[in-house]
Amino acid sequence: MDNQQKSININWFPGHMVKALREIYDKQKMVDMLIEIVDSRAPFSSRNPELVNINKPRLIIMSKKDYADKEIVKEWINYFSDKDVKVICQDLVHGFNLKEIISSCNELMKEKIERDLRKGIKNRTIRAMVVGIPNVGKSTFINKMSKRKAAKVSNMPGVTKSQQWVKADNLELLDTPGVLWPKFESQAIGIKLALIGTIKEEILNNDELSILCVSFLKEYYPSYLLKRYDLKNIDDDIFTNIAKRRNLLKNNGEIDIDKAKYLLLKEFKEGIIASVCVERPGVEYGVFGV
Ligand SMILES: Nc1nc2c(ncn2[C@@H]2O[C@H](COP(=O)(O)OP(=O)(O)OP(=O)(O)O)[C@@H](O)[C@H]2O)c(=O)[nH]1
Ligand SMILES: [Mg+2]
Repeated sequence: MDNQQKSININWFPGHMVKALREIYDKQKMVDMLIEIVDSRAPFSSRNPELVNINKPRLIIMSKKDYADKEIVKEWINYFSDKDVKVICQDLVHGFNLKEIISSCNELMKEKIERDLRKGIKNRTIRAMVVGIPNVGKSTFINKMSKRKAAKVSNMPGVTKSQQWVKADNLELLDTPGVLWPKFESQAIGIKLALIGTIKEEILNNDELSILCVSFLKEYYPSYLLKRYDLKNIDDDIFTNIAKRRNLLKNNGEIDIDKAKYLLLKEFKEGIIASVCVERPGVEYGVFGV
């Protein structure tokens, strides 16, 4: 597909996700609880409504805390807590806190553990299914929990292809492939998910997405944008300036704007430009449309 044909109305729900979603539904009877991983930069849009529907005790882990805006993260934690949802927020790579996870799971399963004890069953294993959209850190979490490289991890969405059980303390955890859903409720959801790296790059339109990314940064985090690319003025042609600063050239020596767009999106996705949230409780970010 060439760039012209691509649309900003993003949707990615290939056959392997349909299958993976079916397998998640099938396994729900076998597990005691869910661990749903969401991205701290978009804790609302990165919740898959198909998974929200599953009726099981649930711990929400907001991952990539290190990529997110600290003040807004606090607001999201309050948002979930006000809804009586158990939520914790971690940097799964550099600040993993195993104890916090285990105690949160035990607390969620408290009634069941006490019921078992009354029946004389001690130290029963808690089975938890780890679910979420692509690239939020499910396999990273599984590896940290089991203290080994049990699952393949990569910064591309759609890496885990099949389910896998691992053991960690009194928990048995099931890693599952990342799943999206058939149609995003709004264009804004698709854009936010694309910006945080949960949508396969090949189906995205870098032109439109990079322009939206700049508009967002200009409005909410202008100083980071100026600082990262050593720009003097926010109103200048940002992509030309990024290409100049980074010496991004075509084979014929001309400035390569496409490379600048790609670089901006990559650095945004990987939290390099700044720690940001692309959504905030109760606030509509008009820059992404509706
Ligand atoms: N900085 C940072 N990186 C993280 C964190 N959690 C995950 N990552 C990175 O995010 C990328 C995706 O992690 P995975 O564990 O493969 O994600 P996944 O949810 O299993 O992805 P799929 O299997 O594709 O659905 C990897 O590059 C991880 O190193 C985090 O809390 N902080
Ligand atoms: Mg995975």
